[in-house]
Amino acid sequence: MDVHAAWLPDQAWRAIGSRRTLVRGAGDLVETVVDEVARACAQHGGLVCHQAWDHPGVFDLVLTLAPSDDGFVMSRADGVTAVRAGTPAGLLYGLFEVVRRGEAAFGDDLPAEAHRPARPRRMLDHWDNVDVHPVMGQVERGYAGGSLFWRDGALRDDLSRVRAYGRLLAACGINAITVNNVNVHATEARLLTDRLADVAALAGALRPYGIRIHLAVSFAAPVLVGGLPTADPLDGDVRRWWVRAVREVYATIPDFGGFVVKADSEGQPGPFSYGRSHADGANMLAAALAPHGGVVHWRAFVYNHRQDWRDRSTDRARAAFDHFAPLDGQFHDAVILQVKYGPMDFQAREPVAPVIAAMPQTRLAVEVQVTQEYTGQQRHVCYLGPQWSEVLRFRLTDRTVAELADGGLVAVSNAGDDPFWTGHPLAQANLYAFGRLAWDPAADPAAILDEWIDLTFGPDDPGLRRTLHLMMDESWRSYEQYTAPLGVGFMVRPGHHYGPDVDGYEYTPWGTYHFADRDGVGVDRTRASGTGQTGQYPAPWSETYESVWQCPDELLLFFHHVPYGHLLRGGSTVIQHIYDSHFAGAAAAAEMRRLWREVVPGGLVTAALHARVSERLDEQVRCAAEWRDQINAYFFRKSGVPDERGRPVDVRK
Ligand code: GCV
Repeated sequence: MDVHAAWLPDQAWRAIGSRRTLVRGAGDLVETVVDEVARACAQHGGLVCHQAWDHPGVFDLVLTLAPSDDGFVMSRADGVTAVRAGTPAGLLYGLFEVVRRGEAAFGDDLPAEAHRPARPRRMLDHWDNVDVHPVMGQVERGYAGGSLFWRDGALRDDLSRVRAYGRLLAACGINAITVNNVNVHATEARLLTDRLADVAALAGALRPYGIRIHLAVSFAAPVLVGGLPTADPLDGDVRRWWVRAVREVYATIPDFGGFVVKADSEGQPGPFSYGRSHADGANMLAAALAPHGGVVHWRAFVYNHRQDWRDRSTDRARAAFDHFAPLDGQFHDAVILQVKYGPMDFQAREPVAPVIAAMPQTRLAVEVQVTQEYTGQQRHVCYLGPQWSEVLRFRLTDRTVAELADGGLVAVSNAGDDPFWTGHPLAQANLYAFGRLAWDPAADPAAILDEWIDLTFGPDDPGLRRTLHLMMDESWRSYEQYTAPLGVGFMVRPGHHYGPDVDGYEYTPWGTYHFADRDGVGVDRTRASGTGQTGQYPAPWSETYESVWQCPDELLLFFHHVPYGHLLRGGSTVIQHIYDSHFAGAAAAAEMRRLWREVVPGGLVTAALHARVSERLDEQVRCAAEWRDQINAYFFRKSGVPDERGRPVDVRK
């Protein structure tokens, strides 16, 4: 299969590959650095020397493993670019920084510049199933073909693509990966025991790029695969079973990273079945992993998915805080609580999850969704760098979310066995941006997009760069405009979650409602008259969100139920905003397609890539119009209020 090079085409290596490079240091990842440079030199005519201590003068690039800390220092003087790293992984990241800069790395002098990842673990979760699941398929919420790892119940025979994937991930700074779905089914539960060899093979393929393997495990594994009568975390046999299982894992995979656990969530087993707390459950696993240096990512996505839609006192948005905030201080050091960035479920717009501010004594990772379950399923252009950046920079207390997330950033991957890796070629930018933001949460998403464009398509086409920025910079906001309004969320087709269905979830047990009636719309989460979820936020946000006048427009319907005539801070009424934003969003999608049609295939914009993007844009334009018309018609019919600009809001043909 002809696999797209993504952000590492041969051209991206020209600046290094045409020069003379000295690599100093030893170790497996240093070998990877040497191999990478050698491969580039084979393409572009340069040379690489490994540990030639006595010839420093003749080199253009010197990559040195020297004792210091993580990260690397880059500098340029006297015609030599130097990268000094504290660890072999740092040297690899330094090499990729030189790739990113291309010719610019060999231009003007550069005073020593230190690069250090914000957090040690930058992790991707794959929701890949080993067996094809009858409903969710090979990859749950996967929009890029099959799994890179598994096929029809077995590990893939050829892992060369896994290795290539590891290379791409390392090039954007990712260093940890979970290779199976957090919904752990029967076959997948065995990865921990009799199918451990499969996991070891994947670890072997990814190790040369500094990526450590993690496993999603079933909390009920002692019963499911261990034959014990219980999985009670305080039961001695259960605890010993985990200790033994973990010991076996480390005997097979010495650099194993740890577990990811979805417990008591959407039907997955957990400690509640035994009357135990999530701290009891997580700590049992942490105690087994910690002696080997492993960690457990314990997900905070715990809520009642069987609620009665008539019951207005139950609020799914409250759940993570209600379950976990009281447990702060009770978790083992090797537990990382993994919290979705918002209190609901990866919507295009949500406030940040208040539990992130409520657990100062717990290590906490923030989870985002690179796979575009709710943001166009890789059929729509939706560059999510700006969304994640906004979340990470949000000052929830006197600290930003990035500062509070001392366990780092985690994402659900969007990659699969599709020739373009991500279905939509432009969705590669999301995977790249995630890695870069996990490394540096303060990075500017527009600058990250520039890096991605330069690497993927080459730095010499300003017209293409401009077009891609015009298409992508605002694409998340455009998507928000033509889908559910003002932070209320969902309104997607139940089950597969693609396309509009305003009332699709309204009378279901999932806790995702908008409460539209003839007078108004939105969820009252105030303390004064609603579910009180605003009270989970620290000041000033608890007051800001409580007040219908201070609440930011984009979150108004998340926190308040208001009449259609309610005046937004932006000056228009809610109903008029719904019409305006839906016309604007659908028009923006059409404009993206117009812009892309002007791009002439050639160079790294291959005919196949051009055609794939064109085909997806056709679908995006169609779907955005469908969203516009369903949402506008729905709210016109509910409210009876016409568009003040006289546009057709209840389209008839
Ligand atoms: C893996 C959402 C998705 C589920 C997913 C779940 C989770 O509810 O629709 O497919 O399950 O989130 O994050 O665990």
